[in-house]
Amino acid sequence: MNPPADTADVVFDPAETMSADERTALQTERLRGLVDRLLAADGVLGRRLRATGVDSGAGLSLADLPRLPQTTKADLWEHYPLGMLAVPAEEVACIHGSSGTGGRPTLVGYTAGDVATWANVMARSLVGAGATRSSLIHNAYGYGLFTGGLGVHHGAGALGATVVPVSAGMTQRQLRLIQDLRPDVLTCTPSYAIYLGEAFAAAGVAPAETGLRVGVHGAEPWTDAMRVQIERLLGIRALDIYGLSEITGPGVACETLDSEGWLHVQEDHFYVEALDPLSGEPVPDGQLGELAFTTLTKEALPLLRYRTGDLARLNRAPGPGKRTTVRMSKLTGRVDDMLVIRGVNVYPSEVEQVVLADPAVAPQYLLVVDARTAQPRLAVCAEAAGDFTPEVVTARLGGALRERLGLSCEVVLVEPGQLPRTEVGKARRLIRWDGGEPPVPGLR
Ligand code: DLL
Repeated sequence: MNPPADTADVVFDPAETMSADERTALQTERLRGLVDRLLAADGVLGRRLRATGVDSGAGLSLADLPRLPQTTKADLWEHYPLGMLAVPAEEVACIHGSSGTGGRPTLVGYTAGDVATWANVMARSLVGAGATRSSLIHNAYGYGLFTGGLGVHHGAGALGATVVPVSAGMTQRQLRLIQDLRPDVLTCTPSYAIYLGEAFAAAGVAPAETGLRVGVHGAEPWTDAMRVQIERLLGIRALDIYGLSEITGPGVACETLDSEGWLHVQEDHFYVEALDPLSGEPVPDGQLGELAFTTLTKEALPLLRYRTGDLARLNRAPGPGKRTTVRMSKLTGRVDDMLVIRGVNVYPSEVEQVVLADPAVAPQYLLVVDARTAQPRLAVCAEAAGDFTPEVVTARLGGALRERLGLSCEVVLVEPGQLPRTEVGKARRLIRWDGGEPPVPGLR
C-alpha cells in the first residue's frame, strides 16, 4: 500500500468552512443577483419567473426557492444549441457538453468568470483529496467537449499543482508515464481506474511502484464494492466526485478524505435541493430525492432548480472535518430507473441494498414487476447462499424490505443457479411480468 494521502484539514477556499448564517447570507445575496440577471436577460427563465409573479430579486430569500420555476433537460433540448444563454455570445469563453441521455446532446456555454469558478470548485475537490501545490496529477479523464479532462485541468491550475493531461485511452502509455513520473493523484472514471489497476497487476507492477496515493473518480455510477477493488488494485484511497456539464462539470460535489463517504456540495455556488421525483416538491433531509441545483453564480448559462434526474440523500449534520457545507450521499441511481408500485416510489438500488445485506442470499437477485393486474405487485427473487430455513429468510427479507421501502413485496428464495444470468453486457435485474409462465420458478 502506498503511504496514505495527506489530511483534508487544509481547505482551498474559506467558503467551505463558513458558519450556517454566513453561508445563508451569501446564498441569499447571490440568489437575488441570479434572479435579477435572469430577468434582465429576458430569456426562457426570465419569462418563467415573471409568469410566477417574480419581477425582481430584491427581497427574495432561500425560503422562496420552492415556489420558483424549475428547469429540466427538455428546456435545454428545446433551446438547443445555445438558446438559454444569459450573456451576449461574445462573452462566451468556451463550450462544453455531454452526449446525454438517448444520444441527444446538450451544450453549455461558460464565460471566463464561469471557468474561474469551475477551476475554484475543482481545486477545492483536489485539496479535499489531499492534493497540494506539490502534487502531480495524472489526469486520465477524456479531454474535449466532455467536462472531465478540462475540469480537472482547470482545478489543478488553480491549485498550482502539476497536471499530466494524458486523457483517456492508450493504457500501456499511461502505465509507463505513471511509473516514470510517479504521480500522487489519479483522476479518471472508476471503471478506468479498475482497468488501469488490472493492467498494472497483469504487468507485475506492485501498487507501491506507482507512487499513487489517492484517486478522484466520478462521471458514472460506482459502488462501494468497486471502491474496495480500486483501493486494493492501486493501493490508494478512492474518492467520489460528482458533477454534470449543465451545472458546470466535475466539482459540483466531492468526497474528502474525512467526509465519511459523503460528498460535500459546493453550495455557495450550486444551491442543492432534493425533490420528490413525481411531485417535484422538496423532501426532508435524509430522504432519497432527485437532486436539483440552482447555479447561484453562473453567468453564461444560469439555471434555476435544474432537475438532474440523479437520486441521492442530503445530510446537514456536521461532519468530522472542517468543512461545513451540506453533504450528499453517493448517487443511488437515476429517476429513469424508478418504479412506481401502488403509488410508492421504489428504486431498484434500494432493494439491492436490502437483499445484499442479508447473509443468507447470494449476490444474485431479480426484481419482477407483476403487471398482470391493474394493481402491480413487486416480487423480489433471490438465490439462497447457504444452509438456512427458507421461511425464516423469506420473512426476514420481507420485513426488511417493508421497513426500507414502505411497501410489502413478495419474497421468493430459489436454489443457487436458478435465476437467469447475463453473459454479455449489463446484468438484467428487473423484468416485467405481463402474463404467461412465471419468469422465476416458485413465483405465483
Ligand atoms: O460526467 C461530469 C464529471 C466529470 C463528473 C468527471 C465527475 C467526474 P456529464 O457528462 O454531463 O458530466 O454527465 C453528468 O453523469 O448527471 C450523473 O448521472 C453522472 N455522474 C456524474 N458523476 C457521477 C458520480 C460529468 N460520481 C451525469 N456517480 C450526472 C454517479 C455520476 N454518477
